[in-house]
Amino acid sequence: MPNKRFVMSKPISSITDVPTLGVTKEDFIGDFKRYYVHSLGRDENFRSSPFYACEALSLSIRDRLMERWKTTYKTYNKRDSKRVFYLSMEFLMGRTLSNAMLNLGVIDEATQAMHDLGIEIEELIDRELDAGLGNGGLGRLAACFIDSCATLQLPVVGYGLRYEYGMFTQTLVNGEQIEKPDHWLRHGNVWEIERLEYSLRIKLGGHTEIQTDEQGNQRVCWISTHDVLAVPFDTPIPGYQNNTVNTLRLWKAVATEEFNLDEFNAGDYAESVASKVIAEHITMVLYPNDANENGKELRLRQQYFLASASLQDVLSLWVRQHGHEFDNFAEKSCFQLNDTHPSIAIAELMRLLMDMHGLSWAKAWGITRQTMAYTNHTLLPEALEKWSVKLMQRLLPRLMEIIFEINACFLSEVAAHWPGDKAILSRMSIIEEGAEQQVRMAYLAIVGSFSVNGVAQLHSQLLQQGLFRDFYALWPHKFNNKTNGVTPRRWLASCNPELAALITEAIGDGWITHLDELKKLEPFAEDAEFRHRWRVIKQNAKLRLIEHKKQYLDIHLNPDALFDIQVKRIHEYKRQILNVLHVIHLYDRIKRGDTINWVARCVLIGGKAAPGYVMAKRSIKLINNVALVINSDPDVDDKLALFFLPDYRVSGMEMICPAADLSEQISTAGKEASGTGNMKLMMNGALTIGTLDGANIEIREEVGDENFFLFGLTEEQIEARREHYDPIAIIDQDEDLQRVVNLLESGHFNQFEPGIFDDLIASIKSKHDPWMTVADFRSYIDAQKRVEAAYQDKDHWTRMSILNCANSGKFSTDRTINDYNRDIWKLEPVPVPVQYP
Ligand code: B1H
Repeated sequence: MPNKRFVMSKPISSITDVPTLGVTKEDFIGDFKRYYVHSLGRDENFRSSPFYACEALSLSIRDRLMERWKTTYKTYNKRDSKRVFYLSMEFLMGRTLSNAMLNLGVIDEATQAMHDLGIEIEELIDRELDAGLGNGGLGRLAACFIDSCATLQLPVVGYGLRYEYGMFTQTLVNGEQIEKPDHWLRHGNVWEIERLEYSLRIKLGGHTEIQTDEQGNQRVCWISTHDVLAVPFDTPIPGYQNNTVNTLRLWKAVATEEFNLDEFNAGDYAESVASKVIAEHITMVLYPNDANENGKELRLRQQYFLASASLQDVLSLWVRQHGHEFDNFAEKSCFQLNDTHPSIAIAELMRLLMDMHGLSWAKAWGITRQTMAYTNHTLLPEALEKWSVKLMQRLLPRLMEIIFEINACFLSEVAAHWPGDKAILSRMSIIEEGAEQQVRMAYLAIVGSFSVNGVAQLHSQLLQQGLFRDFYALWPHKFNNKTNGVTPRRWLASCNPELAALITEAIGDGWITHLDELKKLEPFAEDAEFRHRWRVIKQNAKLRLIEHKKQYLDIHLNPDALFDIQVKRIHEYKRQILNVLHVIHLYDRIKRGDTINWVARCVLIGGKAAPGYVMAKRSIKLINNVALVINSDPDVDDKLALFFLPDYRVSGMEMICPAADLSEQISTAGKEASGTGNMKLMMNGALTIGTLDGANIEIREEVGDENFFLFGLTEEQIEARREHYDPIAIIDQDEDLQRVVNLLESGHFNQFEPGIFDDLIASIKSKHDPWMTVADFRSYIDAQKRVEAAYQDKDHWTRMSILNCANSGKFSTDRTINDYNRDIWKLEPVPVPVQYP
């Protein structure tokens, strides 16, 4: 466990990759100078180039990870530890430098060293570009998971793709989202190490043939393929002050050697170059959708590329260590599939074990079903992946054969369980029949795994009773829940150092690795002096956020105002529009003079819309237009402000969390699988206004109803209402809502852009609005009134804020990972010994 801090060893003054706690400021000064001057070739004016200063510091820190990294790897090999491979199309890592310094325990030394050289370390930290290799919650969860795995000393490897372009940068032009490519690798990446020596060959296209070898054994061969090389790039993942450094291995697609041969043959040189480019397209860009990009061939190539490269890598390490004997493979390995995106791995493992390693179908299937585990992250039908059988036959012919075979075996199991029930066969089949046959990837994932989990209690329950009902009836033992979390290292210790210091002063620093210990803060909620200090820290964070956003915000923001925050992907089910309806209602109240006991409020909304998602993009425009009207109205003064925070990303959230008073978690009940922003904000002392959805339910359970602003219909009520939902009638009966809708319809927020919000307005007024925004309006407004009343009593509010933080212990990914490990992975923690020089 991570309470084993560094063991003191002799300080070493030169560049060193020997682990040592005794690293001093002088060591960093020496290393930094050497990198800056000798490796990077700059002259000794350290302030002249913050970019190279950031590089030099990062390299000095990286040195301290290297030996630990190798030792970790050797320790796992020597002990022949069981390992988990976390397969994910997304790892939303954000920045690395400050996290590495925190986990190594060298923040003070590095800060001092830079200070002595005349550099503010903050300026260097702010230079680093985010590694934005993910869309949102799912990708950031993977990043938090691998931090916790290293901290818990578990042998877990993250496998993903090294996208050349990450999540797009969002800019606003006339209030509308404009996407700019995110070429994050433009200036190199000091944290990654290329490992050409472990490159692998990935097959695509071609066809299959049965061939007979000299012994007369028949084998399926997949031939005439167009191969691509997968080149691994490794990033070190340090645990919190415990010597463990795990690996995140990201694959880059590179054209094969044949390309160069073709080049020699000159004839079709240009076409040859073009085919090289096509091969390398595979890892060019992250799909910027938080729901599935249905049917895109390049996306399927990406998924297979990740699955095949990672599995081949794991199997070749196995063969190096154990030879061609696979009897113990399942005992020693587990693959956790982050949603269905990498689930083609199930068929690929079958292929590799049978076609490349000569195992029988039965043996290979036994191994596959004992090693694969699947996490579902969404119930939204548009996000459930299906691939056309035709496309798979063309791109992955051997895998399609295997999937048909898996389905045939599976359907005979179903038939034996429900004799004579034809309907259930077609309902459960991995192959969906219809005009075009499709492969249902979630079903493949369930059939090929020993564990299926959702990401919050309600979500897991809805999977069992709804989406996967038939599978739950067949295999109840496979299903389980693992409520999400976030890493408290990044999301409290690092992003909110002032609050972290106050907490540590009060209860010690055990909370950093045992977040439940925050509970010890509860008595401090009654301490007036402590509350005062808590409030000052919140206030400072607001001021810092305002200062930081000054470049975008040309109006005055009131730091005494309630900071009301909704940051997440823009999606109809997340109901940013409901938030806007409330803001318009507040504006309407100001305009009609209903302002006694007014609580000043600053509403901040941020998030990216998928480029093709028209309604989401239109919501951004609405937010900006409403903001323009409100913020420039002298009657509003500083009673109310609304801002859209552009280009929301990991590093942005690190600035936002500490400043939040109120956390908006207002999705339609049953639609948000879990949410994780809700946890980050709670941990930083924000109070939640939320529906009974996703992990909100568990947040409320932990903190108590009196410290949570609940509103809205439950999932059951939503589903019961759906049939006779009549938003127009609701609007007619609610004067406040009527006024809000009138303002919208009158064009008050789009005077020179007639009609642009018609579709949005129509959607919330429609009987078929799946998100039932209008149904929750009244209860939302009432909850917001309770928020205001609570905020007016500063002491009471601060007490609640402290209690939210104090009860956020459950939402550490350390807890989540311990749950995965206890129920699914069953790994032994492996302490990594300190190496003495
Ligand atoms: C979540 C996704 C997702 N669920 C498809 N599903 C994607 C689906 O690129 N695609 O095609 C990308 C992402 N993301 C989120 O996962 C849930 O909406 C959140 O509620 C949850 O907290 C998060 C982590 O479990």
